[in-house]
Amino acid sequence: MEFKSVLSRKPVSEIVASQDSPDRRLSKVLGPFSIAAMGIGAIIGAGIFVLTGTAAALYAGPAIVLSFMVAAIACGLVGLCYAELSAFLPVSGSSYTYTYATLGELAAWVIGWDLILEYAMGGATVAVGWSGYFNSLLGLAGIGLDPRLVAATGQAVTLADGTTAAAITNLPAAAIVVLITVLLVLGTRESARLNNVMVAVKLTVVLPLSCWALSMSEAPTGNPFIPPNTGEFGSFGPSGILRGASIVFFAYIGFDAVSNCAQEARRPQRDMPIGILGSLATSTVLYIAVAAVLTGLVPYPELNVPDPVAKGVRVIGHEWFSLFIELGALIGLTTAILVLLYGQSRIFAAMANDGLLPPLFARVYPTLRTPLHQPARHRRPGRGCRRRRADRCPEPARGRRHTLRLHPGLRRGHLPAVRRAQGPTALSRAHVPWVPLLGILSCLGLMSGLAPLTWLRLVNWLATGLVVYFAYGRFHSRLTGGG
Ligand code: ALA
Repeated sequence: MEFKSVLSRKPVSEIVASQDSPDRRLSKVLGPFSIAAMGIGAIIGAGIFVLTGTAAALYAGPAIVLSFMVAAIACGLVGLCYAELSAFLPVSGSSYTYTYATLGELAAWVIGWDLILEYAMGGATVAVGWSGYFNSLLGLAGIGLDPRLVAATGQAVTLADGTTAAAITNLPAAAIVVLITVLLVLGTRESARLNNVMVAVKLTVVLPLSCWALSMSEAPTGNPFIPPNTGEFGSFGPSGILRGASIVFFAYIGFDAVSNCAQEARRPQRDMPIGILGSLATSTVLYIAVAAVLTGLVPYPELNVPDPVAKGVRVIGHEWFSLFIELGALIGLTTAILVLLYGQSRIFAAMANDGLLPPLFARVYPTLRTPLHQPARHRRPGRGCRRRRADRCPEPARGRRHTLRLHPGLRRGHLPAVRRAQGPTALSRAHVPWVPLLGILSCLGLMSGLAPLTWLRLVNWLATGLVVYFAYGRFHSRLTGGG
């Protein structure tokens, strides 16, 4: 096996054939509304309900509004790339798959490995936030859970008698993850329907009403919009806005997960851009509104609490509305977990399809058409399809032809062929790819605002990923290895 094999790019025809083989095909049940709702479901979660307060209190003050704008610009540039790529290449796997087609296997592995971290950490963080709001609601109902069952394993907690003990596990967080996993296995359509309802509640009731309620009160005086820097990088002032932006970037995570819906979109060329950009725009407007009202109402040093939005409402004095907000937050957090877990399963499936992860992650439950580990017959992906046209793959099991709707340029092979084939499209006109370049620069700018410990964690994760790739993935790769 030569080293250059890790740079091998996967032909688009092969990507399509492997994902469209009869035993791996997913149902095409998602329209633009469902996709946008999936996006909003994933995006609006712990970021706005929890992180806004932390970032305002510790880094940016009321200028957290500017942080949200800066992060939105970076996400917008990247979102445009996602929208175009997922419309051109409507398969699951998100940026992992796009990278495989353009930059080669090793780069794709790094991206896929990072996506696993993003979705896992995102889902876990939101599940912990969910547990906090759930526990708080139980408290309002007079039910008190044992503190050892609502915190991370080993974390010191104070018991009712005032003594300290080590937590056993965060039971509500684990339970919601298991419940949503079961829902996702039951079906994409069912999950999307429930998600639509929850997103509708979140959008039409909770956030606009939060803004209304918060704006009922007079803003306190004496809060400078940009508090002066304390002398430390990232602690208020312009660098605080930058660090705030890199922190609240978490609040936008999820718009990329939407690209995983592409394989299940009914008309990806229309539905994906609407879904990705629409959800991003909607979330941005709501974030800026909530952040502005919240920091206008509560002095920013007091916002470093687990439930800053509920705190803002409590300041107004409507207890009933506080309950309402907590319920809404619970629903909002549920949708975020749902879409992040959905993205996680699709990334695993795409990587396992390519042989870079064990095959159990790629198996699709035969009747539900959702990814599920089950003791089914395992077939190599679409061997018969590879030698045929990328967009037409015979379906031996049913004896009829299945056609995957692809952008015409992709039928010619690698993504760069689109530029040659497509006349005056946005992609072909972009001799200098300004949007991706600016997206890269703005993301690097945001990353420069992160703390050194975060960088260390990234290096650790990447190093672990490279060990896994060179120990397993490289030898099982269907493209370059013996898989
Ligand atoms: N964007 C998601 C959230 O804020 C991950 O919870």
